[in-house]
Amino acid sequence: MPYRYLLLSLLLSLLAHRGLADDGYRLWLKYDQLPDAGQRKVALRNTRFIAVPTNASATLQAAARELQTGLQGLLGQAVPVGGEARGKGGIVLAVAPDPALGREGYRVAVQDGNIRISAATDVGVLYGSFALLRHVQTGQPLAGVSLSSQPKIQYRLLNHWDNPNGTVERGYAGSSIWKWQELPEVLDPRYQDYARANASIGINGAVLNNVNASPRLLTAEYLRKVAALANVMRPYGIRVYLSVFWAAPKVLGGLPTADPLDPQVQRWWTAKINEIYQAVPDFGGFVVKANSEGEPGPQDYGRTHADGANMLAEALGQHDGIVMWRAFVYKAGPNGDRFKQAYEEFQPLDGQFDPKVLVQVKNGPIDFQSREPFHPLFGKMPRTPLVLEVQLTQEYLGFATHLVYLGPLIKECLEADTYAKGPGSTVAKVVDGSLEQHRISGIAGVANIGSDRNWTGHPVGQANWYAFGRLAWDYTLTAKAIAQEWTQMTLTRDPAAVPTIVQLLDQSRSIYVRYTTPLGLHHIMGQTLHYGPEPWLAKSARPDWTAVYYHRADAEGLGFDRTAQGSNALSLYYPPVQQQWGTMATCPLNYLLWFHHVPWDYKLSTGRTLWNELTTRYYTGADSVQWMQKQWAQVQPAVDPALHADVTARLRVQQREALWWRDACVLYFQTVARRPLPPGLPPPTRTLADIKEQVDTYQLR
Ligand code: BDP
Repeated sequence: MPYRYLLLSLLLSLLAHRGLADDGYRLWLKYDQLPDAGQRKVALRNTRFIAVPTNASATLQAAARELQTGLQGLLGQAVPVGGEARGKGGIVLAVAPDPALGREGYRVAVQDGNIRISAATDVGVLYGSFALLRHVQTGQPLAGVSLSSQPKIQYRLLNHWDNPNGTVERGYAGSSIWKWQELPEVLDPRYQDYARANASIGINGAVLNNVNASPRLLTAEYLRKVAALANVMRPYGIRVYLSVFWAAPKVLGGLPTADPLDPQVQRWWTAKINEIYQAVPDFGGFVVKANSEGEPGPQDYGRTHADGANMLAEALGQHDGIVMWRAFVYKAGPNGDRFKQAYEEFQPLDGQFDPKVLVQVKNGPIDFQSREPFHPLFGKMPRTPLVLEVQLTQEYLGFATHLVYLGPLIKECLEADTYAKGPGSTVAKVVDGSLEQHRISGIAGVANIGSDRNWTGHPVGQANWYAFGRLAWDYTLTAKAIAQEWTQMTLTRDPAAVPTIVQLLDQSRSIYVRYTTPLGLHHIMGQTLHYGPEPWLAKSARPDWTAVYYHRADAEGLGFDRTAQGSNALSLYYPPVQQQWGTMATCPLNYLLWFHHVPWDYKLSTGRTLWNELTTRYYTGADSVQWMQKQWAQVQPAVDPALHADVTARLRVQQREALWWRDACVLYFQTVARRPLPPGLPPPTRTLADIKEQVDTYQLR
C-alpha cells in the first residue's frame, strides 16, 4: 500500500474509533463529498457564489446557509455568500411574484449564466434551495438544471405524541426531543436540525404534544416554552400546533364544566387562544382527540363533535389557525363492528363544521394496522376537508426493530379509489381538496422521532420520516423513487448498492404483512404493547381490544364477515368498491379476511385453499427476512460500517421474531382449523404452549 494511502486509512480508522463514524445524526442532509471528481468540477463551475438579497429575512439566510454548508461539503470547496451576483456561475436567490407557484412553490432555472432559485415567498426559496441540494446529492447534473414544484397539500404536519414528562406515547427512539424542563432558556441545537430536516422535505407544521394531551401545555409556563420552539422553527417555515385536553377549562380554568355551548367555556378558550397568539403570533392551531379511548369531549355534555370543533374554531376568531378534530373514535360492543364507529359518528356531521375545521382521519378504519383498506370516511364527507393521518412510528409494524419502509403503505392509501365522483376519485384527491375544491387541506404523520442520536432508533426509520414529507408535498412520486433518493442521500451513492437497498426497502412492508397478518388479518398483536403475536387473545377490558373479535376463527373458517350477511361495514363504501370487495371471488387477497369469513378449504385465486395459502404466506414471509438479510449483507462494502452493523443486528432480531409470528399464528390457527400443514412446510419445532409462555413473559415488561 503506498505510503499516503496508509496514512489516509490510519486517519480514517482513527476517526472511526473516536466515534466520528456515521452515527445517523445528519439524516439525509449528509453533504459528504461527491465521489465523482468530474461531476464536482462541473458543479463548482456553477456554484462560485451564492447571492442573497440584502436585508434578507431569517428564512432566506437559512436558505443561503444551507446551500453554503451543503455545497461546501458536496464539492469540497468553500462557496462564498454575498449580497449580489458577482458575474456568472453562481446561485442567485430571488423572491418575486409568480402566480404559477403558489405560496410555497419554487423554480430553479439557469438564467443569465447563474442558477436562479426563485419563489413568491422566502420559504419557497428555502424549499427550492433544498431541492437544488437534493439534485446534487442524488448525483444529477447541474448544467441546464430546471426544477419546479409546489405542494399539493397545504398543511403537512408531523404529530408528536410527546408528553411533558419526556416520554413518548408509542415512541421507540428514546425519549422526547423536546426538553421541556430546560426550555425556554436552553435551546438544544437539535431543534434547529429538526427544523432543517423537516424543511428539506417540505413539512410545514409540528404538533408538539400527545393527542392524549396534558393540560399543562396550555399553561403560561409551557406557552413560553412552546414560543421558544416556535422561534427556532419559524425561519424554516414550520408552525407549531398543540393537542388540547378538552377539559382544560375545568382543570386549568377552575370552571365547573367544559361544555362547548357554555358561554364561560367559550370565553375561557377565547382568552386562552389570545394568550397563545401573544406568545406565538404564527401559531398553527389545534389537534383534538375527544371522546375517544377515555379522553373527555363534548359528548360528555350531550354535544356533538361539531359543537366542540366549531366552538374552538370560533374562539380562534381572526387568528390564522385551524382545528384538526380527530375521527378516531370507537366503542363498539360485542355485536357491533369497530370498523363502522367513526363513520357512524362523523358522516352525519358533514356540512356542520366551521370552515376552519378539518376532520383528521386515520388511513384505515381500525388502527394503523400493517395493511388496512382505506377509511370509508374518505369520499363520504364532501363538505368537510379531511386530514389523512398515517403513523410513521411503527406501533403495529415492529417498533424500531423491524425494517419496514412505509412509502408503499402511504401510497397504497393515497392511490385507493373511493369512487366518490366516479373512477379516479382517489383518497389523495379527497385529501388535497381537489375533488371538492376545498380551500384548505392537510396530512399528518405520527412522528417516529426521539432523542436517540440517529433520531428514529432504526436507521431505516429515517426513510419513513423522509417518505412522509416527500409524499405530503407530492403524492405522485413513487415510493421507489423516494426510497432511491433517501438511500443515495443517506446511505450510499454506490451504483451497485443503491438498487439492492431500494429493492429491500420496497419489499419490506409486504414481507412484514406476510409473516404477521397475511390475507387481511388484523389486530392480532400482543395486547397493550402492541408487539409480537397474540392471536389467541380473547379477554380484555373491551371486546374490540381482543384478537378473536377480529379474526373470528372457528371450525368453519377465518375472517370478519363485513358483507350484508355480517356487519355490513362494506355498505359504507361507494358501490364499485362494495362490488369489488363484496364477494370472496373478486375481493383482492390482501383484503380478503377484512371482509369475509372464508371457509378453510375455500379455493383462492392462487390455486391453494385458504388454510394452505395462509400457512404458506407465514412461511414464505418469514423466509423472506433471510432474503432481506442477504440483500443487506451484499451492500456491506458500500455502507458505513457502524450503521451497517446496526441494521444487520436488527435484522437478526427481525428474523427471530418473524419465526415467532409464524409459529404462533400457524400453531394457534391450526388448533381451530385442525388441518395439517401443506406438504413441504416443516412444522414448528416448538409448541403453542411454549410460545404463549414467551408472550406472557413479554407482557411483563
Ligand atoms: C392507538 C394507540 C394509542 C393512541 C391512539 C390514538 O395505541 O396509544 O393514543 O392510537 O391514535 O393506536 O389516539
